[in-house]
Amino acid sequence: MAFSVTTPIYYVNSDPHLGHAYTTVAGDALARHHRQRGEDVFFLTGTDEHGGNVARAAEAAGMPPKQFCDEVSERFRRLTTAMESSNDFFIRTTDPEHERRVQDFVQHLYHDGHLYEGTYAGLYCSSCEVFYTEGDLIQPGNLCPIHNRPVEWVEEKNWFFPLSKWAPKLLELYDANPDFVRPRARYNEARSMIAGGLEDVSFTRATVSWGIPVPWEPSQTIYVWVDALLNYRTAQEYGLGRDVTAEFWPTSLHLMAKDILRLHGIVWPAMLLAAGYEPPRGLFVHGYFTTGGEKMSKTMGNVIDPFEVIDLLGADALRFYLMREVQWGQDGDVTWEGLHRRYEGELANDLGNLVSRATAMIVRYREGRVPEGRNALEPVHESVAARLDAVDLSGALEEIWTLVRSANRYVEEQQPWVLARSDEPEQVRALDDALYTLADTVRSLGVMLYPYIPASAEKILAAVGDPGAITWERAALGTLAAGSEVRQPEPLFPRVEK
Ligand code: ME8
Repeated sequence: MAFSVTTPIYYVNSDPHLGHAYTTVAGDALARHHRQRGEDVFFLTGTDEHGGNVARAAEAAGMPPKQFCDEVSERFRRLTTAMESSNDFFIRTTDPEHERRVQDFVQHLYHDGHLYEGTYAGLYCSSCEVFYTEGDLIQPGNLCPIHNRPVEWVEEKNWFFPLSKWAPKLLELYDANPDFVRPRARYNEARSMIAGGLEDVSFTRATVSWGIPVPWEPSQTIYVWVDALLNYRTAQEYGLGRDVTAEFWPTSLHLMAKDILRLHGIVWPAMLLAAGYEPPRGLFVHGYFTTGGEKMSKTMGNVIDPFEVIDLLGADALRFYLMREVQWGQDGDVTWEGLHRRYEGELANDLGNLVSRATAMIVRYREGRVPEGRNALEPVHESVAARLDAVDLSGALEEIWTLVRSANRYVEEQQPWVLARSDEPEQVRALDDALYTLADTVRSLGVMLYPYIPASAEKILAAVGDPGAITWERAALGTLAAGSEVRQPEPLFPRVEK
């Protein structure tokens, strides 16, 4: 089985923020989970570097565009590393291998008669790099619905892609794949955009010089969104030093937030259909992080710096918070207070204490060897896998947490420290069962939490003498071997000053 998952490639017009970290962690958790299931995985992220927006940011920074892109892209790459993202490739749209392929793709559309010349006059948001109609905008004042800033009137001669012509094929695609876009509300939104009639898209720009030249008309550049969307294809062609499209195309899952649904759910599959490529298998549209109810974005400036979170609490704390705090698919507020609350309440107390108590008692009462016993708790791995198959990242984590909570309740009910006072065979057996249950449950948690908090999961597995056993079969309860060597780890989530 092969699984390919992507994040959007992020604009380098300013620094990475928590919203970018969100999609990358989500992609990484899915990639790690599918690897656990024994699948071949291609997980892709990267940066989107052309277009007027980036050119303006470079100018404001007083730098040549390429140098500016190198610097900012490097910060995005550093964030993926700092978050322990296991992406197989990090694409940059200024990679010459990408640029050449984008030109080939567009040339191919042109050659096959899929592009026509026309004049575009319309309202353009240069932050979105998207044309809007008046109906899309906030009135009065023609404000961009995303950036809440006035759009500009732009008029130029461009090459157009006849998107409207592809509506019937797109509807077929949607009707044949009821999960093409998830959640359902986003599917309905995209489908009704198509059914309501599509406008053709101008695929070239006469006024933007920071972009890939149109091969047959080099005074124009290729529209940045065409260039950007194609990353999902070109990365599979050159990213690993060999073409892996036979294995990984079409992409299994594109992750993104709702602001770019139209481009991914409509323009992208239409481009692919026109060029004779299979469209992606599916999209998942997650919600927005907000702070104080407002969408968090670099243009808005209201940001929590993910690097700061990692420095203070570690990558796993950031990853956990992002996947836990906001229901996957919904919008939600993220705050430093919320982060500290989850860190202390759930990571340090619920999970950290469980691991610490379980291992300490086995060290104390059974000389650090897991006794023979039966796990008394209800397994959750099947419902976790089902949630993850439905791309419900916070739902799967909540399922895992029900096991964390029941293990903690179990300790309180069994009171192993009381059982340990007696030599009665029945009590000894009860203590063995309790200790086995705890060690084995902690181990299963390590396996299931690995996609979310990989470094801590590895420490947990090492502490119960089962390092490296992260394959999904091992999520089942009762698979820990008696006799495994247990040691009490350093605190997994040490207390920090706020
Ligand atoms: O749109 N909450 O790049 P971008 C949740 N280059 N997720 C957020 C977020 C928030 N407040 N802010 C950003 C672009 N994101 C294009 C994409 S793809 C061919 C080209 C995440 O830098 C979310 O995944 O604006 C969103 O779709 C993406 O970052 C937008 O990043």
